[in-house]
Amino acid sequence: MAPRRPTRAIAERSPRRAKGSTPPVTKPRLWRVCVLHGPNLNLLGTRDPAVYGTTTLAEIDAELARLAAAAGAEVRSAQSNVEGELVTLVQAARGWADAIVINPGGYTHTSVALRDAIEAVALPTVEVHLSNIHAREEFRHHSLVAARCVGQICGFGAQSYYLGLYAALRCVEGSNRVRCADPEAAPQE
Ligand code: CA2
Repeated sequence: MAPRRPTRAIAERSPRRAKGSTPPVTKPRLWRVCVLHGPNLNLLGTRDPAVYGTTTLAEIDAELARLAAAAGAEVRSAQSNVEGELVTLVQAARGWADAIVINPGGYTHTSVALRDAIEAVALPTVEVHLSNIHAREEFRHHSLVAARCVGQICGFGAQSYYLGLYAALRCVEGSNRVRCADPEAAPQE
């Protein structure tokens, strides 16, 4: 991702000022992206390198933080093996983040709760996978969360996350933010 200046950072709301007074210095804030990793992804880099690569989750999170800083953004990453905790993390993102990047792991293919949470928070959400789920076993071909996400990036190993961050930032920076955040705008399944 090419380094960018934080020109599109959000200005914090400033109080109304009297006519003729000095304009207040607006305090820009960085775009915030919540990165969520689902079950077993804490094992990355320790087993199954042929499928999931050799990069550890800590290395992915460090690179995401570096790329975000270079792009004038901030990431907070979290991993959970528990479906309900991931739902809670998605809900909590509404109070902090402008966008979500999520690899729901095995819950991709099973979790109505995660799909409902993504729909409920209405934040632009990018689904990422290390492996190409469409080239694997049939049960991995369908993602329950995909229809509530802006899009899906899979098959690029750790790069899927970095591309996902880039996509999330393009989404919040661009004029298509409303479209991204509005599940009604997408065809219903
Ligand atoms: O390709 C992906 O990113 C997946 O989300 C990974 C999930 C899998 O269930 C999805 O179908 C696709 C599995 C994550 C397991 O991660 C491991 C990492 C290292 C060693 C063993 C498992």
